[in-house]
Amino acid sequence: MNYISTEDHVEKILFVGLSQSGKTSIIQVVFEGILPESTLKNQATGRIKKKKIDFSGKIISVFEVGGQIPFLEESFSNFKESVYSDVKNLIFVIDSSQRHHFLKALYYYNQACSLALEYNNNAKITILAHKIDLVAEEKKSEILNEIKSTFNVGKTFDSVMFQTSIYDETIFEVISSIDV
Ligand SMILES: Nc1nc2c(ncn2[C@@H]2O[C@H](COP(=O)(O)OP(=O)(O)OP(=O)(O)O)[C@@H](O)[C@H]2O)c(=O)[nH]1
Ligand SMILES: [Mg+2]
Repeated sequence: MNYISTEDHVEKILFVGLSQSGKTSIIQVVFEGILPESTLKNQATGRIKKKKIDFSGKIISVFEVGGQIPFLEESFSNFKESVYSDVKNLIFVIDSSQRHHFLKALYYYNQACSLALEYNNNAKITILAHKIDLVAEEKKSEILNEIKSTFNVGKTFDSVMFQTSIYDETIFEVISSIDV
């Protein structure tokens, strides 16, 4: 008899991005019902955090790679397989208000996407132009275009991009639209 445990069917969503980009906050607000204001004092995530979450009745596995550089680096070496194998959705989070960090983020984005696709060539890649609430209205389209061109959205990898904030409905809309 072939017995497959439910564990084998749990789908994996992986959050990657520089430190302070907002990964833990997104997980807390969308999956754990925490108020946006309560994320203000979040501490940096150490190494890799994983959680099983009941998302509208479906159990999913949510991984976050701490965005401080040593944690990103070790995710590509020591923890490569446990982090990047079997990813259904890779969510790369960018702090839209920190344009001087875009190129640095790109370096890690390229590695994370390459690895996730190496293990699963059907992995879906979503870029969040996050914290968009911090960008002045008249600067928004310029910043979004800059992210789009820097990350070569839809070209280098088959990625899609959305603008999001934990302070409005955008983050819920985007995460709900992702096929988790
Ligand atoms: N204005 C604004 N602030 C946000 C938003 N999302 C997150 N933050 C804030 O950004 C800060 C850092 O958030 P975290 O979620 O801890 O960032 P992180 O990406 O998990 O950082 P590491 O764990 O170090 O990788 C917190 O103070 C949050 O309140 C957003 O959409 N808008
Ligand atoms: Mg974190």
